[in-house]
Amino acid sequence: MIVLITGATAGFGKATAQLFASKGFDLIITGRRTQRLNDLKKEIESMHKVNVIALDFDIRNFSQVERAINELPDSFKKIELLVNNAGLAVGMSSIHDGLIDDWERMVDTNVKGLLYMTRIVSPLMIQQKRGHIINVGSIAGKEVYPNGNVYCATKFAVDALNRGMRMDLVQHGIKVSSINPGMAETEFSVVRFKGDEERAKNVYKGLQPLTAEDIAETIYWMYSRPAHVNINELVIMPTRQASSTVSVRE
Ligand code: NDP
Ligand code: 8X3
Repeated sequence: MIVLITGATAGFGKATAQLFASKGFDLIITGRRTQRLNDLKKEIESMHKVNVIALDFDIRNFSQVERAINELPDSFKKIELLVNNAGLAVGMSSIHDGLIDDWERMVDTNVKGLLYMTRIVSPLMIQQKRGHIINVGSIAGKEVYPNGNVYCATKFAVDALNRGMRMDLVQHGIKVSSINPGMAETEFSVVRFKGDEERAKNVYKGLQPLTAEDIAETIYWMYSRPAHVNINELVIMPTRQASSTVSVRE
């Protein structure tokens, strides 16, 4: 059975790839950082009896997405699970002084990239009359917070697409789910703050954030429910976080 995970070079995607490999699934892993993808493929194939195809492309570019998936060997087109995970926040500015380039990167990756993947992979699932798409949303797609403006808007869009996809694909036997995490320590904040490691660390100071492994385990649990059960959406937070704006720190 084939599992396709976007954004597998770091964070949630990498941990999810490792977990599904340990359960015996063949994988398609994607991202832009070729070396990391190849290292992960090598690591997984040396530890588990599974096959991994690593595809390096920019999810913002529809032709690259289309070519990468169309060129897969036929056996790897039988995709059982698509984890639409690749995404990012860039910057954290008030709406009146946000950078247009930051906004475009977020909209193009989190919304358009997720759409491109879904547009190419869902017809393959329709042919099989089965499949599961798990969209990685965020607490930012459930509540807006100050200076979250555009990132939140992209994750609200993921929330809407998650619902819309489910309506369109239910007739084809395809499950559609979303996982919406709160604070999780990955490379997310380093990317958001453009390499400022100190500022990124402060985001999690004084509380125990979620880990990438927590998210991977939850994605596996969502996927592994019986055939007649679908988890439509799930919100997962650190115990000490109650909402986007309320958390308790030591
Ligand atoms: P990381 O920064 O650790 O990983 C992000 C992944 O997305 C990387 O593998 C990166 O690969 C990939 N990616 C980013 N842009 C592109 C692109 N243009 N084309 C292809 N791949 C891309 O972050 P997380 O693991 O934390 O984030 C994963 C998802 O979870 C995101 O959608 C994020 O919004 C969401 N999320 C994160 C939370 C958190 O607190 N960490 C909480 C809630 C949701 P590469 O750079 O190699 O292309
Ligand atoms: C990431 C979680 O709260 O930084 O989606 O937006 S948050």
